[in-house]
Amino acid sequence: MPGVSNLRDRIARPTAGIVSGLLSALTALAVAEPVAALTRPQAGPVNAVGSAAIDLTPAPVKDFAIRTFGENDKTVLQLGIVIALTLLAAVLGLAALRYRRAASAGVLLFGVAGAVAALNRPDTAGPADALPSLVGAVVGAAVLYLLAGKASRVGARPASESATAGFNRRGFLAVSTATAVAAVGAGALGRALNGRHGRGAAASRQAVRLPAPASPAPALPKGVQLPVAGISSFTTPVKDFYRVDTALEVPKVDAGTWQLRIHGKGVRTRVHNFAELLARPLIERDITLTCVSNEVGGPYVGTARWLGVPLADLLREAGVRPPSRGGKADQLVARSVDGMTLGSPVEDVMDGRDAMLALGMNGGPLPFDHGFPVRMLVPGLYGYVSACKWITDLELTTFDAYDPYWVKRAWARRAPVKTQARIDTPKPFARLSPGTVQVAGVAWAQHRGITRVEVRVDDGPWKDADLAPQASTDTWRQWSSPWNALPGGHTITVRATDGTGQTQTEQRTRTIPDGAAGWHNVFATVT
Ligand SMILES: Nc1nc2c(c(=O)[nH]1)N[C@H]1C(S)=C(S)[C@@H](COP(=O)(O)O)O[C@H]1N2
Ligand SMILES: [Mo]
Repeated sequence: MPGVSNLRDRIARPTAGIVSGLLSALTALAVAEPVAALTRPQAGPVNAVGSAAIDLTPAPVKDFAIRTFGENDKTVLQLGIVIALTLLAAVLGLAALRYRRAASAGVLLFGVAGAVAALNRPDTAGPADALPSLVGAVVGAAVLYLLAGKASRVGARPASESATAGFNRRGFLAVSTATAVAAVGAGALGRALNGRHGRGAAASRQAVRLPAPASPAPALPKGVQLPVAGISSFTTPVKDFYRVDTALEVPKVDAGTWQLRIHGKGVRTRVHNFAELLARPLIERDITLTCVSNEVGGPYVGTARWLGVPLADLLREAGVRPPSRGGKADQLVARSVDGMTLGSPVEDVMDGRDAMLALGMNGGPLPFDHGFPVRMLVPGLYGYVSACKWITDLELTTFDAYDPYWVKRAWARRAPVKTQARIDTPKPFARLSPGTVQVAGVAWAQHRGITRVEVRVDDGPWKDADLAPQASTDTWRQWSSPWNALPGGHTITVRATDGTGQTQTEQRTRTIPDGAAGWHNVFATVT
């Protein structure tokens, strides 16, 4: 049936074109993997382009992504990049059937774009960072050129030899299969080399022996954890602790070679290493950390037992004075190994609160996700203005002279944590049986403390909740309130008052520019 076989040939050619394009992209990315592993994992094209995309994303979109996809925001971004690349590759593959040279040059162009992105990362290690994208693109372009040549003959049928079409198809299949196998091999090699990359850092973490603190955390008062099912754990286990950062590839820093430089306005430049910090008198404190992107009722808040070096001491030794004592620098800018910058008020860091360079979290060294080997913490400030992970540099400057990463992107220069109360139980849209229901949750106002929590059902009167003891003003505080649930739909609302006597305002505000405000409420149905 010549008609059918004609149709098959007509579909075969474009299909072969698309396959050529996809294999070209796959090979380019796969070859870039081992090259990146040998130069720098962060310089890989997907990572470089993804990181550039993160930096260029407008603040509202980024905030939306964090709120919507949460800790999966990076997976979603990478998925988006892969989908976009797949479509582009398919189009290039089709184009290559006619314009083989131009389409292959197009692949090179994407390589150049990846290289430019890699070279412009704040943590670029130099010209070598261009290599993964460029080498990948050269191989990808060659693959497209070769495969498109074969693909354009698929379905070609000289009048006399009916066997040629099948022959061309089989030829294309053989070459493309070989290419796919080679690409997968290159990718696997990259993975293997990459695994080796973080090994030194992992070994240095394994080797850390945390000393006993000179100033242990005060014992938690009895009852900080209320015996109510569904309430948060007072101390958040590491595996449940929220993670918010811009790192597509979590930095793996070797504690053995890690250094922290303190420099800037009015200070003697100092460099500290990890062993030196470990040998200093350490403080251990329970501190609640909150993200400015946390919506009312949101999950980006957690409490851990941190072990660290008092930051004010280090700064004083370097000659730093707070502005209130005549110091010229009012902003302390922390920089991480991946180029993130965060700025805290020098006054807050030195006012006697437990600002620290943390080396330990919940009894162990910092997990890589949370900043190993060293991160900063300043109780009372949102994470983006204080809690630098993978820190490597502290610069004394002024708020006038320098805007850190998030401030350049529409967030506030100064951001003390806003007072918030969250209902942990019942869960939103819970279905409950009539009778006594324990409404319970957490409230926080770091460094001011929580003095009162009130609960209201529907438009009823505010009722004082029972408060668990306050561990410190720097931690959240649990609360519970028995409610006699009657059949029907009900809205439960909570509000907190902080140690300065301020009660949360009802007015809901967005997270941008300095944190969400407003009362949390939960709707539940009693049947
Ligand atoms: N290097 C680096 N440090 C960072 C960030 C980051 O993106 N990069 N994010 C900050 C933000 S916005 C918050 S809320 C906290 C979150 O710390 P966690 O991930 O340990 O919970 O880290 C802060 N430190
Ligand atoms: Mo944050």
